[in-house]
Amino acid sequence: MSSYRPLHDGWTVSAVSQDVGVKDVPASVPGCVHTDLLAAGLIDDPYLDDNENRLSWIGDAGWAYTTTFTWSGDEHERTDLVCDGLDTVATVTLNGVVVGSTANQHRSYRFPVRHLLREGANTLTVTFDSAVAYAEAHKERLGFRPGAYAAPYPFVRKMACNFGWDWGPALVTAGIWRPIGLESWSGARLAEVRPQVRMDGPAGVVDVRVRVERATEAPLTLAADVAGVSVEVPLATGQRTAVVSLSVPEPLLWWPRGYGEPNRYELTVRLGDARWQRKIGFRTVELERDAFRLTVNGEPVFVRGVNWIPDDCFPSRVTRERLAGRFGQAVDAGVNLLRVWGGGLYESEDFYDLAGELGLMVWQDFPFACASYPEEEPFRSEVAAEAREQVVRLAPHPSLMLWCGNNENLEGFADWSWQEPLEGRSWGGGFYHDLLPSIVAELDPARPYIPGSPFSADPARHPLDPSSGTIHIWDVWNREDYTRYAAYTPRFVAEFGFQGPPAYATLRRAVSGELAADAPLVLHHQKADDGNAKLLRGLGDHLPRPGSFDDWHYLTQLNQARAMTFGIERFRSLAPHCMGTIVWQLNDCWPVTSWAAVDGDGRRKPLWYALRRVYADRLLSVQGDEVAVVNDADTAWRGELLLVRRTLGGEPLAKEAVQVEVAPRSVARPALPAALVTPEDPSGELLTVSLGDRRTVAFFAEDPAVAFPPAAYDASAERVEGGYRVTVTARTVLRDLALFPDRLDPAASVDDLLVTLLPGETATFHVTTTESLDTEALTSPPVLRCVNEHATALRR
Ligand code: BMA
Repeated sequence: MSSYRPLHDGWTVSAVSQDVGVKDVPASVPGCVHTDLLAAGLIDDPYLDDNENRLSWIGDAGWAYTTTFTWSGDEHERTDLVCDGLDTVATVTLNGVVVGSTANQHRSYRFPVRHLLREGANTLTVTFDSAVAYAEAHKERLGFRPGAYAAPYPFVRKMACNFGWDWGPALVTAGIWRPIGLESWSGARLAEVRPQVRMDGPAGVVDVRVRVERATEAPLTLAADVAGVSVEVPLATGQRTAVVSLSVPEPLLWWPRGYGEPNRYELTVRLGDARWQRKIGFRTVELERDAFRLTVNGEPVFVRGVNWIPDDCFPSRVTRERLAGRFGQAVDAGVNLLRVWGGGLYESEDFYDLAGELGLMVWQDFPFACASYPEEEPFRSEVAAEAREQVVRLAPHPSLMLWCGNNENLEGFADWSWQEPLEGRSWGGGFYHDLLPSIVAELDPARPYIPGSPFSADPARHPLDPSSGTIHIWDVWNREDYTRYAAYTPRFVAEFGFQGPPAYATLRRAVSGELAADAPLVLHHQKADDGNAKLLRGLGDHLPRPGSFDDWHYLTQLNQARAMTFGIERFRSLAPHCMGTIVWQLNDCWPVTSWAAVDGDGRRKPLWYALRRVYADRLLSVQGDEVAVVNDADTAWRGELLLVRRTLGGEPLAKEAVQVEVAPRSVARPALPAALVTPEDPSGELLTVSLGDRRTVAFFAEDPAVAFPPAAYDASAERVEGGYRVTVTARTVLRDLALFPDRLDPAASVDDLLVTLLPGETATFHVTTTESLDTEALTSPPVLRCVNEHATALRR
């Protein structure tokens, strides 16, 4: 018997620190102090202009959250205060009595409080000490730990990127970030339910391991059912653990996207009237650590992944609906895996549940990133407790494929000059090589674990050795031209990225005053080391130097899309030697120039549209004198591969048709006949390659060296249901034609971008908007534009 009562009403927050005059501000629970102060009008929006710079006092201060609730005795034997998440260094007080102290955002807490509850009014207070001060104090005590950032995040178990990252602001939060409430119960309750799913031939077996907390020692009955199979087991007097095994004769399997349906079954476990329910899935997962090949239900899966960062600096704002939107964007771009990156969180139930529903695979980093971490107490115990809890919580989700010890800490230890300053102090190696794998082996033994990423299966080899395990590629972006991706022959690329600015409307909302690449407020929304210079350097020979802000915005966004296209085409064409790419990064947490495909306001950048093309099941890519014909579908791709070398005006100069048949899940690389790859005039010709409904256009020179004619086209915009239909008919070749309707209506979006047209060809764009737009503006630069619109200027 149990009942749950959320305590989410009537909260206020006050500063504890004397020097901060904030008192009794109405507060949201779940929530955090930044969003409370913002809602009360006491601070400016931290995401706008450089307001961030004036808000660091919030993370330095202490905060007390208080509410009063009425209580009248119920019929139960026990009442617990259940805190799903406290951020972070908290003391919980009920009616003046301290019930507990916590210091880990990644854990939940349960305090027995029945003896403290009073008839009538009760006062609950959660006081938060500054997480910054806490971390600094531990750093002082335990000694410096080198890392990529100066902030002391390794000294507190809290979302690391909250302290600032190379795409995120430093906004150190405090608050009750997940639900809090009173749970009353009698007799016994389900303290822990841990289903382990395995296949036994065609049968699916679920071993449900249950731990019970008892108020009375009487015998009990535990029941479980799934897919029409029910089993009951008696619990004898005093018995606190049990295993219930269910065998489902021929369940439908859970498959990742592109391989089958993500079938799931409701598993219900009952103890008296207490019930625990989750959607589980029947599937197997294996990882060959050397080849880094993920095999699901016996099928090797090519991972088309994206890295996921916390979608907001204030995670309580990330609703299920918002996740569904973001996941929809991932799915529509052809993504099949999300890597939850180690500088963030163990995400919400909604996150893994939605992923399971959509057939999206999840790779979960334990939250350690880009730094050495102390292994001394209290951290060792905190990490053990957090990992035990989170492994148990997340293990039931069929979407979860893989546990990973950390992000880049093995590489950091090997390569980033940590060992000397560490002077033998702990750095986290014991967590990744010992503690975490032993917890996974005990609690979630069927799921693969790797100690970190990048990593090599053989510990004797460098973590970045491309011949085994994963690599992260960051010399491109930081130093090298993106064509350097072609020098890599990796097994699996778990991170690689290239920056581009956010959508125009996002930047316009985030920054007041002049929009210029180097305007101080625009630069505030660029956190990467030397970021804007790298954006320009990255244009290389590929695109002209931008003159105006509008050109800078378009060309750097376009270059981001092209760089990632180049890399993904390379790595997919290496399958099955290479079995996956995880793009850095899908999303942003605020408006910023970053590696993301979807910006901080949720707008899709040109990179997103490019991803949809290069993450499609079927891909054509011209690579030197070969065409890679990539078929990552479960049916053969056959037809006539049509290769035509043409003038820029579209006139054929040489033609070849080759019959191809590419087996399911494989790559063919027909060589291009010499007549096709040898232009008479590299600046005046192009190559079209088509097969079925796919077409790709390749040039023989980089854009600034191509003799593009000034763009000429006929464009019209018609009002249609839900927006506009924009039709563009090319009179000249149009290179990477794009439409940016958010420049006219921030809420407007378009269904396609970066279309290259030959003379006479037509592209139709669908613009979604409720506004009435200026059709002249909608069909002219800078809203509608292409690379060669100022060709004469470009060629100079
Ligand atoms: C990788 C990530 C992040 C970072 C990104 C871009 O190292 O793990 O730490 O944001 O590079 O620099």
